Amino acid sequence: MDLQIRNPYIVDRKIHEMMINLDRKNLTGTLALIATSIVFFLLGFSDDSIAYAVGPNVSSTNPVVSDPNLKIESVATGFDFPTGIAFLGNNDILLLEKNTGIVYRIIDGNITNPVIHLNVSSKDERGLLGIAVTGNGESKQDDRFVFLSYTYCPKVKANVNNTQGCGNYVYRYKFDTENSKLIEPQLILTLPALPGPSHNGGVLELDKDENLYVAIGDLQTTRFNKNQTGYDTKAQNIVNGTAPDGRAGILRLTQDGKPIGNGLLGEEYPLNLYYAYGVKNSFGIDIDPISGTLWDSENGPQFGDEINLVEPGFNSGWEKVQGIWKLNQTKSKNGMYDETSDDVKLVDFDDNGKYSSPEFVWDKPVGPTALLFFASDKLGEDYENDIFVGSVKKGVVYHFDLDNDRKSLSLTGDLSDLVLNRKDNADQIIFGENFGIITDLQVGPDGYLYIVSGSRGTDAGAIYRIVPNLK
Ligand SMILES: [Ca+2]
Ligand SMILES: [Ca+2]
Ligand SMILES: [Ca+2]
Repeated sequence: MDLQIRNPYIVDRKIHEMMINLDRKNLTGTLALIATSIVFFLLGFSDDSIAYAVGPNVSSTNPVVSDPNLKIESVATGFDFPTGIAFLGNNDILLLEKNTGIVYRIIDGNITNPVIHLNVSSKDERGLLGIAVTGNGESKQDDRFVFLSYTYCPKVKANVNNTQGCGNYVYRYKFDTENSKLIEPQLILTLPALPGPSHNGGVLELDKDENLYVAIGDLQTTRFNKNQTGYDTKAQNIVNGTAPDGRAGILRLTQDGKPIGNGLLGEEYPLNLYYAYGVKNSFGIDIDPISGTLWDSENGPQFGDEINLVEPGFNSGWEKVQGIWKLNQTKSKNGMYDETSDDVKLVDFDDNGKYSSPEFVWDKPVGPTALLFFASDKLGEDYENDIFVGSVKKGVVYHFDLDNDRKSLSLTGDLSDLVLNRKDNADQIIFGENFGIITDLQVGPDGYLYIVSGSRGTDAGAIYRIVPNLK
C-alpha cells in the first residue's frame, strides 16, 4: 500500500507488521515487549559487551560488519524504539524513546532512572525524535543545554486529533547534574505537525557556532491533502502555494530560537529560519568537520532516496523533483529532470534558493536515516571523516568516501553514476547489516562508532558500538 511504501520506517513487511502491533497497542505484542524490557532492565546489562562474531558461521540475523578488523559490541539494550542518543561524557549517554517520551541516562552500560518523561504523541512517525547537547564533551555538564524535539497533538477523543496545539516542538533544557534531571524547559520552536502523522523528521544538530539545525519533512501532505487545504506551501516548490510554515526543510536557529541574521530566503518568520527547503523528509543531518558544510539524507516516495550536500539556501526539489527524476501530479517518475529546461517550475525565493541534484541516489528505497561524519581515527584512517548512513531496509550501515574537494562522494563501478540502480552491485558502500531499524549513528567520546537500533525483528531497541577487532 501507498502509506507502507512511503513510510521509511515501514519498508519491510516484518517491520511493518511489528509497527502495526505497536501502534494498535496489540496486547500480546505490547506485553511481550514490556516483559522483555523488564527482564533486560532487571539484568541491568552492566558488564555486557557482547561481542558478535564476524565471519561465515554467523547467523544471518545477527548484526555484522564486513571489515574483519572491526567487531560489534552491545552497549545497552531493552529499549522501546530508541530514536537517538547524545553523549554527556565517556560511557555517559542520553537515549530517547520515540513512543514513551522517556529520556534515559546510561552510565557504563547501566540504565538509570529517566532524566525526563514527556507527554508525546507516537502515532506512526510522531514521537520523541531528536536530541542535541551543547559543549561537545568539553564544557562542564551544568553549563550545558540539551535540546529535544518531539510531537504532541492533544486528543479530543480516541484517535481524533485536536488540531489546536498539535505540533512538533523543540525545547531547550539545562542538565541538573546533581539530580540527573533535565530542568528549566524553554520552548524555542513550534512547528506544524498536520496533516501527518508521518514525515516529521525531527533530528537536531549543532554547528561549530552552536547554532541549532532542525530537519522536518512535509508532514505527509501528499497523501492526506486530497480533502484538506492549507498545507501546500512554497517550501514544497508549489509556485502558487502559501508562505512556508516551517515544514519541508532544514531550519537553522540560535539557541533561543531566533533566526540567524536576516534569513537566507526571506525576512518573514518562519521563512527566515529556513536553511534548506524542498525536503520530503529527513532523518539524517550532519556537518562535515573539515569543510563545515551540512549534508543530509532524504527519503523519497517509492523511489529516489538521497544524500545531499546542503549549501545555504539549498532546494532539494520536492515535490516537483526527487532523486534525478521530475515528478507528475501523483508524485511518480515523469522522466529525467533537466535543470536547464524550464518545463519544471521550482520556487527560488527571489533567486535566494538554489536547486542542486543529490550526491547519491538509491533508486529503490532503503529508508536512509542517520547521517554521520566519522570524525575519529579510532577505527583506522580508512574511515576518518567519512560519511556513514543508517537505514531501515535490512538494517544496513552505508559508508562513503568523499572526494578531496569534500563536495562529492568518491564512487566507482556501478555507482560512478551516483545512482544505486536496481541491478547494481553495492558492496563498495555496505559497511554492515542486520542492525534492524537504524535510528541514529554517533561518534562517542571514545572515538568509536555507535549505532542505535530502534528495534531488530522481535528484539527490543539497542545501542551497539563498533570497535577494533584486536587479535
Ligand atoms: Ca532532492
Ligand atoms: Ca575513507
Ligand atoms: Ca548506477
